[in-house]
Amino acid sequence: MKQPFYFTNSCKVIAFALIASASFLSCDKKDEKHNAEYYENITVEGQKEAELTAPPFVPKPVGDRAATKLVVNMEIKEIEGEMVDGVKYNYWTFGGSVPGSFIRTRVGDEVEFHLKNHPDNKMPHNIDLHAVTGPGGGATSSLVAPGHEKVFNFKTLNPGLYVYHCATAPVGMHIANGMYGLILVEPEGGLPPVDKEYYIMQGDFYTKGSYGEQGSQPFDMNKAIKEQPDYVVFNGKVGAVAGDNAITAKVGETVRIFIGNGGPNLVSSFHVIGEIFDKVHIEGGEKINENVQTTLIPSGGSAIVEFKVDVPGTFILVDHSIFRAFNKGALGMLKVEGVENKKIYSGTTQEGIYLPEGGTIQNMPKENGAAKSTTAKTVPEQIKSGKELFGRTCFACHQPEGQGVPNAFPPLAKSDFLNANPDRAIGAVLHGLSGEITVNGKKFNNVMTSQNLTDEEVADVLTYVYNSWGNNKTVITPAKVKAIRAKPAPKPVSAH
Ligand code: HEC
Ligand SMILES: [Cu+2]
Repeated sequence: MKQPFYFTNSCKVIAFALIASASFLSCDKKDEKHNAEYYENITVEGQKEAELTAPPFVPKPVGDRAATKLVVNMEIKEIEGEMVDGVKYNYWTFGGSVPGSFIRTRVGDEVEFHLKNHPDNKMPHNIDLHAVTGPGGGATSSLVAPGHEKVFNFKTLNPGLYVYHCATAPVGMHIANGMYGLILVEPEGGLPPVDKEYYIMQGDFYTKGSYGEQGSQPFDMNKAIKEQPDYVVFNGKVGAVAGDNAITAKVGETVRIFIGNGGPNLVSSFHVIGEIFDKVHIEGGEKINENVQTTLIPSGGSAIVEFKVDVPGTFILVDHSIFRAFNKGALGMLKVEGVENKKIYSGTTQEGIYLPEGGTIQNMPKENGAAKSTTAKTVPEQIKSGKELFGRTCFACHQPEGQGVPNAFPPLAKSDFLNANPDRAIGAVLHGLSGEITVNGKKFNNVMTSQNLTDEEVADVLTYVYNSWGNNKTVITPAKVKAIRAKPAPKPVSAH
């Protein structure tokens, strides 16, 4: 029963074929288990389109199919969803769900990844798959603007359960908005079959209002930096895996949960109240631990947990950092039907008990995020730190040379809009910008989110922009930014 999961059928066949020639021992662990180099050189047979599923479901197991060329068509969608009753949130998703579509491959597959950014989206995105051996896990080859598609190929070399996520600046914000999911690389011959398989990912969310505050709630960068989430949830929202949405099984069945943690900040102490994990693939890798109560899922990590359900009832899935479960949403349910087994458990079973206590969460005192300005920088110093900041925050949209992206992000290079009015440019970085604008004769009607920078950072980055790519060399001081910050935010700019 303690069968290593890389034990393959083909190995058994070889073992039987060779048993007469006393080579049985050649089928020991070392020979069964191939290394990354073996899979790098394995030839793929045929081509198929990958089945993608939304949580809590997973695609069909790979079974004993040969390595193949697997085409993944992943569409990024920015959609409004509900965090909890009456609370709207703007999610950024891989495939329309949080977590994103589950991708199921086997080791040695050659994956052709098509990343499509829906034309209605506002942001550029990319993808970093932890299953990829290569720069940025694919991120460097996949930055894609709205209405565009990027294609890249990779070979799966290591079996395991891997997180994927968006890695576009500001990375934390893209992940916090729901841009993560799981990709499974099954061993040769597949994982041992079980009765039920499910897909769950934990994530922490940061909103302007505190837990349950009604209406549309924007992302709160300051809370995210302080790692103080309002919501900690399974599958993107409170109750996504509870009540009518609970996962199910029958007494006697074996359940396997592919569990991941998108973060962006918290680690998860994953626990099922009233169950013991018979097996845990620790951190989603090859080592199997047995008889585990609570398993730690790092941010950007995973585990595969398996257990046989012996008695009926409702089993509660939690992050055992328990305030998160009862006050922030990290609570799911597994409903098990079947006959009771008084020998194992003699009590009454309870169904559907779920009392969110969200209203009781305490508010942390809000602090003023503006950092104190140190001694004044010279203009070259401002340009230097501004350049560095541009490379972290602005370039993802406005592009490395400020050239912009047609129909999506206006150019900052030789921008007449920028050069005409520095106060307006400061306002755009401080408060964000939306509505139709015309830059160098081309119309743009998109959204730039507010950038959450200090006065000094805004001054530096704009001074860099004004002193680059043929702009008019305006110098912006922190004092100037402070003065603009003190004024009320302007209404959306209209056509001019
Ligand atoms: C997420 C994408 C995004 C990021 C990141 C971003 N911008 Fe923008 N920016 C936009 C969009 C979109 C517009 C046009 C908004 C509209 O259509 O009203 C814009 C407009 C502007 C404008 C005015 C138009 C022009 O071309 O002169 C300036 C100036 C500007 N951004 C500066 C910055 C700076 C500086 C940063 C980094 C601190 C930055 N932006 C980061 C998307 C972005
Ligand atoms: Cu993204």
